[in-house]
Amino acid sequence: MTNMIRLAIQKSGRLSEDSLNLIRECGISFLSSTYKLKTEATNFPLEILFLRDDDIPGYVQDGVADLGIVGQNVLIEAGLPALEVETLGFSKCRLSLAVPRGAEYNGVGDLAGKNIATSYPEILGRYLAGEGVKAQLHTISGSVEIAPSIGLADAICDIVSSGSTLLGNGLREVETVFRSEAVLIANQNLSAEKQELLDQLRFRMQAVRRARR
Ligand code: PRT
Ligand code: ZN
Repeated sequence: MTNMIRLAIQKSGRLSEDSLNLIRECGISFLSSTYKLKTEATNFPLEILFLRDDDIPGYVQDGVADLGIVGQNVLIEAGLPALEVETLGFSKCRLSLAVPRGAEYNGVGDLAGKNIATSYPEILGRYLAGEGVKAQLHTISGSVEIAPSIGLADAICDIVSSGSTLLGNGLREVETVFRSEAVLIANQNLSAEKQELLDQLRFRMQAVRRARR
């Protein structure tokens, strides 16, 4: 089926449910199964792929998927900001710097020469360069917030929403580096047919957002 558009969403994680709900609220029906890797809509020429969120920007860039839903944090970290076509208003969070609760902190300049653990070296590196601060970044893929307590880092930069994870690990949020929400992304060389389907989807998504307000 060539006249079908492929949308990649997160298989299981914080974006999954809201992504599926958004598609349903757009009036699109599909059979969902948690075990499947893809599914087809029954009343719109749409195929849904279920992937790890980190893989989605690259697959959309390469055209393996035409569209995707990811957090801006993942999109920017992948170096593909130009793929964004629509903000979606859910999965809002921030990427923040945090230091141990008792540590002295008077401003971002205090991080000069310090070890900072993060899963977002691109975004953090750019932020620190913009602030004129040179620090050592240590890229770790998970459990970033325990790094200071095990002596691995002086500070961390990680995703925060309620702040309770930082609190529970004895950390204090000191700077907001980046604000993020879920976005719709699209391949930049869609065929005219697929571009038309994307336009229809965006129109419906915008209507859903207006109705939610
Ligand atoms: O398996 P896969 O690779 O697909 O998923 P993942 O584990 O990489 O991502 P996932 O499901 O955790 O998050 C997907 C996206 O949700 C992120 O890329 C963000 O855009 C968004 N998001 C929104 C969040 C949060 N809120 C969030 N709170 N992502 C992560 N967190 C984590 C954060 O890393 C920290 O460990 O939750 C903890 C902090 O939460 P609070 O409420 O205690 O501050
Ligand atoms: Zn991920």
